[in-house]
Amino acid sequence: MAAHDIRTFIARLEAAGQLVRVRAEVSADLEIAEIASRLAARNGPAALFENVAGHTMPVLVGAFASSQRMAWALGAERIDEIARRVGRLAASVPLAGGAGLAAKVKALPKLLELARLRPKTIRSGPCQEVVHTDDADLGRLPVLRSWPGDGGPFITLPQVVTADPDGKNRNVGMYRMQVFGPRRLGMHWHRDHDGARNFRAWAEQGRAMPVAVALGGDPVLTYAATAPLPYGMDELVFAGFLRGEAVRVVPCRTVPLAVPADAEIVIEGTVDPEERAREGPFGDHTGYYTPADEYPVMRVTAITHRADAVYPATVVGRFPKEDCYLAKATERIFLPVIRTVVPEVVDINLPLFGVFHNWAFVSIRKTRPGQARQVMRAIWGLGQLAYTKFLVIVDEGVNVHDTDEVLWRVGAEADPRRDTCLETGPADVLDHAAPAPPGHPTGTPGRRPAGGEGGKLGIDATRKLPEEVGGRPWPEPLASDPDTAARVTRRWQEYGLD
Ligand SMILES: Cc1cc2nc3c(=O)[nH]c(=O)nc-3n(C[C@H](O)[C@H](O)[C@H](O)COP(=O)(O)O)c2cc1C
Ligand SMILES: [Mn+2]
Repeated sequence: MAAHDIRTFIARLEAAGQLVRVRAEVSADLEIAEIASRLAARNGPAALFENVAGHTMPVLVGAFASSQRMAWALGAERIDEIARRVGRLAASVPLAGGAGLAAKVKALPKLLELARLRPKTIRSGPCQEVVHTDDADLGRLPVLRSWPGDGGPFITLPQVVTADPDGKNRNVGMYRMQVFGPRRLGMHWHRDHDGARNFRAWAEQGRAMPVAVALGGDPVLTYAATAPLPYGMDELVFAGFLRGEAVRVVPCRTVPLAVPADAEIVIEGTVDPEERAREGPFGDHTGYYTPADEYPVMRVTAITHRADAVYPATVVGRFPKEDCYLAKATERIFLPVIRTVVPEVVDINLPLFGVFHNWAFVSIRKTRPGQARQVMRAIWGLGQLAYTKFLVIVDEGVNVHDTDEVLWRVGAEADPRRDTCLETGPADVLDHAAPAPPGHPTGTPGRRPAGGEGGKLGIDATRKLPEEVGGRPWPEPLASDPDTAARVTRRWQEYGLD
């Protein structure tokens, strides 16, 4: 069963002993973040801070910070259930170009199901119980500052709603927003993300882009804002698919956009095509500060909220943090989608220490020479996986979620000269080790590389086929004699070892 809004989710977490109400007075400046970090480090519960100094709104952190809570947020008991549903959808929707008529006809029921799950517009909703326009003031929200070197407070769990100038290509993305003043926010969308793309389309016409930012609502919406969907695929339709029911939206009060009706808080405004401000520094999910840089600015035209709104937030930093669970959900949910394009892929692990762009471990069903390199190039060609810096390919049967096992295979199966390949590709914008392009302003000391080109290392740690090593036989890893293993299991009690 899907939760309909953040408060039904809070109730569910509380009933399961997975949420603690903190009644002691706490500060939104560093203190809540320190507590959230400690809770995340010990796999603790979500926390609802009911007494935030200088504020009336409570602050919710850690709602997604466990695999169980993440699954519940998506209306399932286990993420695998969602992954299977998305897998069936991906398999039934014909890939562009090559798909024949039969495949298209087969896909029809799924496509009709998706059409039924398009957002439904209703006239009013709880997110507009209180409306501030001329008196809108971001200072009324208990926005957290997480790390001592942060440039200010940041909204960290926003669903940023935009559309292109024709009102098409609606997009909901999660991009952190620095609070610059009572009615000004920083828009930290990466150049390659869909919000930035819509913004460029408005800027080309010299027009300010309307933006609406929703906080809270069905937790599925928060996840959907982080999901790596291709441009043009509406995150609200995807959210409808995940929850099995259309998302209800209401028209905004001051901008021509619609927002989830059940949100806790909505910030409306516009982003000028020219205006930029210094955004950051920000203690990021890489475990380092991202240095300050110039980003567009949102001018707030309205803030609406529920009468008793809860402010949801997350704290990022060195792993493990709450965002790891959102990202792991994506790793599981999008594996079947990857398989529709690269069918030999068996499993994938983006290990937490790799902060999702630095490392990927991929296991494959290998049947032909050169296949590991082929898979590397496919992975580097797949959406945000293009940023992967270190990519390890192992055989099916190797547990990619066990780092020791993967590194054992790298050591044993790979020759550093024959089985590695160095490539160049897009670097993640947060990768401070990536070279800055010569002559680029980010080549200046203290400025970040801003996602230029970066190196990629692929390691083929698969067992080598005879064709790959001049006919030489390749050894199998050790395995027990199956009959003996079965006998020992059967007789285990007899040995008196436990
Ligand atoms: C907690 C959290 C914070 C994030 N912050 C940003 C951010 O500041 N800027 C950004 O471009 N992406 C950020 N992301 C990643 C995007 O939300 C993600 O890549 C998403 O797929 C982008 O959606 P889009 O493709 O519709 O633009 C963040 C993700 C999470 C989970
Ligand atoms: Mn998108």
